[in-house]
Amino acid sequence: MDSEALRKFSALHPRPAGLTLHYGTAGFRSAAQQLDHVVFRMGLLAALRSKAVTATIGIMVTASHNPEEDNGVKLVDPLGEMLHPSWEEYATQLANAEEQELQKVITEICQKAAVNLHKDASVFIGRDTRPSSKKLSQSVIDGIQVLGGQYHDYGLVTTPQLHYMVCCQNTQGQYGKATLEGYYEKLSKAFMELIKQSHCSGEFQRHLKIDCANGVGALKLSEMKPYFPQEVLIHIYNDGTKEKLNHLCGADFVKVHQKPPGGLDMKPNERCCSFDGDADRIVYYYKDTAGRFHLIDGDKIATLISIFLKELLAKVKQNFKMAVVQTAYANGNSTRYLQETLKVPVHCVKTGVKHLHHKAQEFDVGVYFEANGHGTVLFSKAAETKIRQLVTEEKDNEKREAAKMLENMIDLINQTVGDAVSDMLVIEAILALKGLSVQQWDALYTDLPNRLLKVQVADRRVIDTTDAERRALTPPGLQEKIDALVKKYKLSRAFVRPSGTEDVVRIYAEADTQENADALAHEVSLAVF
Ligand code: 16G
Ligand code: ZN
Repeated sequence: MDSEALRKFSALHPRPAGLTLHYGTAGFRSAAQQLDHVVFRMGLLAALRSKAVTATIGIMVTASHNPEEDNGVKLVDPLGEMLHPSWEEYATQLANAEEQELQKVITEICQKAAVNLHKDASVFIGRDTRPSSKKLSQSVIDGIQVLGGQYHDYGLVTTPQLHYMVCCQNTQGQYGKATLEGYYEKLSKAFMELIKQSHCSGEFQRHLKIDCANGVGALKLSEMKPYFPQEVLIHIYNDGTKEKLNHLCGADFVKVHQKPPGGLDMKPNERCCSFDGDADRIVYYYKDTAGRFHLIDGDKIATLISIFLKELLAKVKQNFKMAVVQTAYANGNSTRYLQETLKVPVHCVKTGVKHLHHKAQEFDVGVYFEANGHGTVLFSKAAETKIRQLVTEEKDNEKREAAKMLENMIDLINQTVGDAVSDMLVIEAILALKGLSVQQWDALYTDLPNRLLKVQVADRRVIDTTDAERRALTPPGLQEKIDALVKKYKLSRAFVRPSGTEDVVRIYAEADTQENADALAHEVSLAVF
């Protein structure tokens, strides 16, 4: 390691005294002006990780749905997954080290993680459209170069596009070409192949209004437009030319406030959707003729995709194991519908993409979605190989056609991480193939009224949870109080958990009526103090 270079460059990216940050569920996130040293050091860490695993590592500068003034950074592992949990601690140590201790901390990481500093390093960089992102990504480059690493800067990309690039690069192109054209071509080809199999093709024109949260999704979707067939009429709103990123719009705003975003005029029964600021989440919605707003969140997206996949799996008759993975936030009626009506096993895990992704890997076909609209489908290697084989070898027409649809689904869905663009195409294809309107989709089941609250407490870490965050272990007595409150209402459920991204405790409650869900959430929030 070139100690002189390390000293010189770390002095250019000084750490504000007394600032301690943690690598949380979504990497580091904070006010942008606090992050320069963090991104520089994450450049160092990405180079170390690359040397450790002899593969290309990704690094994305984004704070997703946070306000425009914030920023963040997260690392992407070789197959496009989130950074391995064992390295999150190294990330936190490196970010918080005193400047004169930086070299020592790097040496310690090298020892603990068996990193050979003489090895090559390769890092892919991406960033969102925040005004601070460009400069921060330059600081990432400084970090990579101090450790002699190579880099490729993709500039403005969605978070899932960067995950895709990293996966393509490390699988020698098996997953696709590690370029934006490669991404657009792969997705659009699979999409067109899929809708070709629709019996009503030709008759339909698909209008879809998309709120891009004034983020990078708008740019990438515009770039992709020429790749779409004429029938697909995509109308982009909140493209970032007029308003601020995530301001009164985007998937998080729509989900949290349960109302339409600003900047998008919605006529009755029109199908609309919202991306978040870095386009890794999507929710759908519409307004009925009475003017009532209907949200179709991640749970209902998972349900639609599961119905479609389950039918195809029944046709190919391979006994593939399929399951849906949710978190405690999943609406109780979605879980009931999946288990009781659709008869698909449902698993509940802790909040955070890495937990859902990890669980979904246990199945041949693992569908995972957070209620907030982040999700995807994972196919096991064995299932994928078998499906591709059926497409070329199967004599039975129906079976072969079903396998072909599954094959196109495999290519259309971004298996590295939840991807708003890819999810949107999957949903549009399924709606077209099944001839479903947005209202029919919405009517699969009715969401139980629910309420999400957050409260500030002195130390949110006093709350420790178990059972996929559905029960509180500490402080003593809290769970008993929640149990007693829940008993007062019908169809009720409530839980508390410390946020992984903000200094708050979150409270979720659902019940038979909105008044009851609100009352229960409020009563539970009082019990937290
Ligand atoms: C992060 C997670 C998201 C989760 C959210 C919960 C990733 C990439 N993102 O944004 O999945 O829903 O945190 O936030 O894992 P909370 O802990 O503040 O409730
Ligand atoms: Zn996001």
